[in-house]
Order: sequence, then structure tokens, then C-alpha cells
Amino acid sequence: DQTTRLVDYRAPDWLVEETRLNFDLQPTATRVTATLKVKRNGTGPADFRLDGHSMRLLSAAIDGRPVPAEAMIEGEESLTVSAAALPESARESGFEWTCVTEIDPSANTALEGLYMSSGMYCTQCEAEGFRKITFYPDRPDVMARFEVRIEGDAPVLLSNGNLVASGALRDGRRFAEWRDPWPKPSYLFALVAGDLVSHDDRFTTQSGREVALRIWVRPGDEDRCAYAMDALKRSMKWDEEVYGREYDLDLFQIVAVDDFNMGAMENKGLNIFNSKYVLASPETATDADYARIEAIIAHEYFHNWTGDRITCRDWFQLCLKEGLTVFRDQQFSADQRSAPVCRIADVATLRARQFREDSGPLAHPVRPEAYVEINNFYTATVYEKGAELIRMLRLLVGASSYRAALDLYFDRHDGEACTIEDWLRVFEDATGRDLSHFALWYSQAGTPRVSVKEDYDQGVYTLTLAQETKPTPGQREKRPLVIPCAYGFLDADGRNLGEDGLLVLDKAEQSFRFDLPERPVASLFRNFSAPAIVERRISPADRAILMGHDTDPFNRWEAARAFALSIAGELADGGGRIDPDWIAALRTTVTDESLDPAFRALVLALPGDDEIAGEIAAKGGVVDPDAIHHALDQMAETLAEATAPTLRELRAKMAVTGPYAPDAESAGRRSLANAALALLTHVDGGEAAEAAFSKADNMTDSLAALRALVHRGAPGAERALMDFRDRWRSDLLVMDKWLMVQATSPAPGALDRVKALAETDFNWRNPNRFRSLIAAFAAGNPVGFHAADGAGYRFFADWLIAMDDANPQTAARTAGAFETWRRYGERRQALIRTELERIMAKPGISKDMGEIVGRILE
Ligand code: HT7
Ligand code: ZN
Repeated sequence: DQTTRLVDYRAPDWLVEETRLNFDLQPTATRVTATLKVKRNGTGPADFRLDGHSMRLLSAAIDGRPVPAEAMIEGEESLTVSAAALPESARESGFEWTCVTEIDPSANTALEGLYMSSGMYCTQCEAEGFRKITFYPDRPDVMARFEVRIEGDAPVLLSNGNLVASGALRDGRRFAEWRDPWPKPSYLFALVAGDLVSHDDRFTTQSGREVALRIWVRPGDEDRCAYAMDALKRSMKWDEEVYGREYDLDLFQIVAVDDFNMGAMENKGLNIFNSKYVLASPETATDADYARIEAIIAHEYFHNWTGDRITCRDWFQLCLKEGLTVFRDQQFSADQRSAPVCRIADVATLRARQFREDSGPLAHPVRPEAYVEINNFYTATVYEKGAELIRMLRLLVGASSYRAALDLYFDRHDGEACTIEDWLRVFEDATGRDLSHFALWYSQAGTPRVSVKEDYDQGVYTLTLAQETKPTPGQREKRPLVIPCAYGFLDADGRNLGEDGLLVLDKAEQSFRFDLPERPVASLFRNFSAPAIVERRISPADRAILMGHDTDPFNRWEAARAFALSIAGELADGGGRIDPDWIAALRTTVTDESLDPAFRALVLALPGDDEIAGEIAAKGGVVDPDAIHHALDQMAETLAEATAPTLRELRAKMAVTGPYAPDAESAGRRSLANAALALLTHVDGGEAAEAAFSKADNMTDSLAALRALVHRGAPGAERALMDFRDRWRSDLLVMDKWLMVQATSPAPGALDRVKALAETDFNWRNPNRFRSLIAAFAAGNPVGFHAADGAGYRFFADWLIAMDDANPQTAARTAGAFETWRRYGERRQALIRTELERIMAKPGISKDMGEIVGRILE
């Protein structure tokens, strides 16, 4: 059994106090000498077991004496010196372990451990990559001080902490020595070596310490780092002001890397980033890219306290650092930009990714209890739902108690590897509350459904809330959760009625009574106060009141979304009609100049195909991707026909003058103008989009126009695609956008186009390229991917099989596109099953892929 279980957790037998690493860098044969000062944790004899694989062990010694081969047991992924083979003196107190290993970074296409990207060396050790560098107790509850010496040809040699020495060696080689004073687990170790240049700045902390800031990029990219640097300084200041957290080294470095499995990595003092989330210029990055860069820079920086200084005891506790750090980056973005707009965007992502996960075969608790491959649990549930749990805690205890609890958390647990129990105990101790029932959110998978019943009789309004969570894989029985519901009441004219407040639903069903002078229009779950699905019958008139007057912007948007969703659902089902009240209500909102343009753009956006599919599936219907797409097309077309002059006017009003700036206000104006443009393309044959494309002076407008043309199959689409390619062919990050626009196009012929693109000059081993074309097609092109003959499924499965050999982590993550397969009709299910079984039968399938596809098929 390859499964690791939370219940089997045992404290480590041996701890490491100091880790000295010596790297002799060579592309195909890098030598690593590791010297560990280890000490016994506990009493009595214990084997000395180290994790490790994919490398050659050249020698091992204990206290300077070679360990004979027969004293070491080499497992598939471990090396053990039995307790009996340890020298007497070492058994009780500890010893110095030295081993020399050899690895081949140039052959490492999995991008885990030490690998090469565009000629530079770099590492990715979370979660279990360090064990591909040297034999080590590679678990987060073993924290050591690291000293690193690197020797290599590259001009820049980096590791965690502070630089203590550097210089030239013979044969043009160089060395650098780094010391990180903060004990850390091996997953936070990092090394980078290459021909890099830095964009430098400084930050003075609140206590007056000077910190040197350095962003390292390839020569030529240095003029694209300014925004990331600015976001970093704002993050450092924000963490001091809002959480009282100061940076703790003299140097903070970021390196941009082209080949990277995820967004970025919070290695202590040396964050490594996917270059996509560092590099930005107005010509090459969209407003969304800038917002994402800001959020990820903040996220990784915030990990310095929530992740690095206080880490996880084991990987089941991943949400301890990730949920909290996502919540912190969401708070940061909300403070830097428009809070309601950020909240709406975060909830839209949660629904699109996490609700989908929670309702399918990959559902798991925020704190999972078993895994085969931990890389498969860096999920929307752990991250985004994990963040929602923190948000609920904050709402329940109040902002000042939340801050007090966090102060206590940092005080009590600094330098430790903790659990969710530690986290909740801090809140209990700081607030005197019993959180044992709330803790269920961490262990129970699935999204609760809350049904709403309302009654008004003789001055008394009764609200009855009932909750239910459907069974999820391996968890049939569900218990009621603690669900906070922030509420307010409106009268028939949309004015406030009575007091706002917070209800707490913690039973299967509960009624709440309010004395109110008239029947209220209740605004429930304001600001999305719990990650739940709310089922409520509401009249179109009440919905219009909420949409037009709710003081909670989230619920104004929610009312608009619910209206659009119900129309789309009915149309997709072959019935219904496009209610003119929907169009009238939209027109009123999007032309309301008292409202933020970014908010109006969100209201104007139609629901996504997958969102409608999720609604249909939840009601037990069979999903037909073509019918959904047709319904959305009809809605867009009718809306555009009815409002074309308004849309044109909006575009004119939203025009941004002056040089491009990525600030939230200008970005909001562009997003409204571009939402209008996408709609107009439904009625003008692409005329406005063509004009916009040729006059665009920034990537946001250029890409929006290109997408509008391509996705409508407008006559100007081909020309625009060629122009775009000719201009940007040497900029791979921009070309990713070009690939993605084509991969996600619902216009006919997308699969053939994607196939052709995959055959020409396509570096599929690079995760950004693979995601932009192959993953984007499967996850973002429901019409093409679900083509009735199964060609989309076949194409995708072929690529998953190829990628699984090169990079299991990225392949398995991408395979999640199949997770909703049971939503579709029998024919499509049969076609998908054939592909899933073909993948499962692949000789040498990875643990990563085997686990994901196995769970999808179950
Ligand atoms: N903590 C990091 C998670 C991570 C990762 C990053 C890059 C490549 C592979 C990775 N595996 C896990 C990212 C974060 O949450 O900040
Ligand atoms: Zn993180």
C-alpha cells in the first residue's frame, strides 16, 4: 500500500540541528556533499532512516568513519542505517552524518529537486524534492540551520539566507557560501545558479533595519521587474501594519525561472517564481497579469511568517500555511484594490474550481487524511476553501480577536512545525470560545447546501435555514457544520430595514425570528460569509431590489448572477426565454455611474459554461456542453442587440487616456470597456474589435480584442492572429496568451488548430506552454473538448500520457480536467472512460497520475 495516513504520524526518531551542503555543479553530474549534525529525538535504539531517490550514493560516513555497505539498507526511496549498526556513542546522543551523492540536473524534466531551466540551475523542494538532492529526513518537522557552499561556472550562485563569502576558483569557476540563521525544513531549501542580472532596491523595516531586495532575471528582462518590486515593498509594509510581522534577514531575493510547475515557491529568503508571475510591462502584461503578480508576490512573501517561521508538522497540515497565506494575500489585494471586486473574483474562482472539486471524485477535506502523492493535494480545497475557513473564523470571533489570536499564534509557535489543532487552540485560548464544532470544516469534505425558507406574518419575519452536505468519496455520513450567515434587510424601496447582523447556523435546521414592520427583502450570506451553496426561491422583483439597492456589493452581484444563471439553465434545457427584466436590470446597473467600473464589468459578464454545467449536474440533470454554449450565445446576442448603443457609449466613456498604468481604477475602466466589446462582437461582425485591436497600446486591450475576434470566429480573426504572432513570436510569455486564445476558442475547428499548434515549434515540456495549449483546451474549451466523437478526449489523453513520462506533477494536475466526467451523457462517459482506462494501463504510470486517474475512475 503506497498510502500515507495522518493517523500513522509519528514524531521523527532523529532530528537534524545543522545541515552543511556542498554543491559541485555540473549539468550532468553534480556532486552534493551533505554533512548533518543529528541527534536522537526520544530514547532507546532507533534506526537512522533517510529519504532519497533518483541519485547515486557515492559514499557515507558517520563521525568521519565510512559506513560499510552492509550496514546500510537501500530501499526504493530510502537509505537506512539500522540502530544496531550505529556506533555505540552515536546511538544515544547523536553523530555527524556525511554522504556524497551524484545527480543529473540536465535530465530532470520533472522539475522537482535540482534541475535546469534555460541554462540555469534551480531547485524546487516542496513537498518532497529535497530527497532527490541528497539523503535526508525530508519531512517538515525536522528543522535545521543550513550552510551552503556552491561551486560552479555560473556568475551568480544563490541560496537561502545571507551571503558570507564568494569568489573565484581555478578554471573560471566560482564559489559562494550562504548561511541561513533560521532553522528550516528541507522543503524550504533553495539553490539557483546561472547567468542572471538583478533589479535591486531596499526596504527599511518598522524597527529600522535595512533589507536589500533583489529580483534576479535573465539579462534583457531587468526592465520588467519594477512592478514586482513595488508589490514586494507594499507587501512588506502591509504585513508590518496589519499583522505586525517584520522581515527577518538582511536580504530578500526573488528569482524568475522559465520552467516551473506552479506559480512560485516561498523558499526562505530566496523565493523562486515562475517568470510569468514576475515579469511585466504594459506592452506584454495584461491588467489581470499585474493583479496576479501582485497577489503572488504578496503570497510568497507572507509565507515568511506563515509557512517558514511557523511551518507544518506534516503534509496533512498543508492548509495551515496555505489556507492562511491565501487568506492573507486576499486581504492584501482587497486593501490595495477594490475590496468588493476582489471578493467577487475570489468567490468566482472558488466556485469554479473548489466547488467543482468538492462535488466530484477528487473531493477531499481541507485537511486530507490520506494521500499517495502529496503533490496531488495542492488543491483548490486546501488553498481556497482553506482560506474561507480562516475568513469564517475571523467573522465569528471579530477582527480584533482575530488579530489577538494571530499575535498569540506567532508568539507561541515561532520556530515550530504545527498542526491545525495548534491553530484552533490559539483561537480558543485568545477568545475563550469552544471551536470543537467549527473544527469539522477541516475534516468533512463537500460543500454544504443551505436551503432558505421565509415567512412573514403580523410583524414577524421567520427565516428557516436547513443544511445538508452530500456524501463524498470515502465519507458517506455528514454532520451539520457551523455556518455563519451575515444578513441585512431591505424594504420594498430598497432602503435598509432593521439591523444588519450575523446568524450562526450549527444544526441541521434552525429558525430565526425578527420583528420587522414590513415584509423584508432579506440579503443573506453577505460578502459570501460561508463557502456554501444557497438554495433559495426568490421572486424576480425581490431579486431586482437586491441587484439595485443592496448595501452589500457582493450580494448585488450575486443577484445579477443568479438571474443570469437561471435563464441560462432554462435555455440550455430547451425551455425558458430571455427575460427582458434581466436586460433592463443589467442596463441599469452597468450604466450606474456611482458604481465602480470594475464591479459593473463583473455584473455584465455572463456565467461560464462550467458554472452552468455544475448547476445542471447538481440538480441531477445531464450536461450537454453544446446546449449550454448555445444558451450563452443566445443570451449574449440578445443582450448585445438590445443594448448595442449603451455598450458603445460605455466604451467611449471608459476610454482611458494617457500612458498605461496598471492601477485598479484604470484596469476597471478597461475591463468594463472590454466586456462591452466582447458583447458587441456578437452583433457587429467584429468591427469594433478589429478597430480596438489595431489601436491598442497595451496588452490588456490588445488581447481582449484578439479574443473577441477569435472566439466569435469573426472575419478579422486570422489577420489579427497573424499580426499578433509576428509581433510577439520571440516573447514566449506573450505567445502563451496567443496559444491560449486559440485553445479556448469555441469557434469551429479548435481541435484541429490546437493539434497543428502542438506540432509546430511547441516546447511541450515547459509547463507554461503545456498549460497554455493542452490544459487550456481541456479545461477552457468545453465545446471542443467534449466534441461528440471523442476526438478531444483522445487528443488530451495522448498528451497526458506523454507528459506523465516527463513531468508527473504537471501531468496529474492537468488530468483533473476529467474530474467532471460523470456529468455528461452515457456516450460521452463511455468515451472518457476509454481514455481514462488507457491512461491507467500505461506502463510505468507515475504515482501522481495513478492516484488522480484512479480516484476519478472510482
Ligand atoms: N508552497 C508552494 C507550493 C508548491 C510548489 C511550488 C512550485 C512548484 C512546485 C510546488 N509544489 C508545491 C507554492 C505556494 O503555495 O506558495
Ligand atoms: Zn502558498
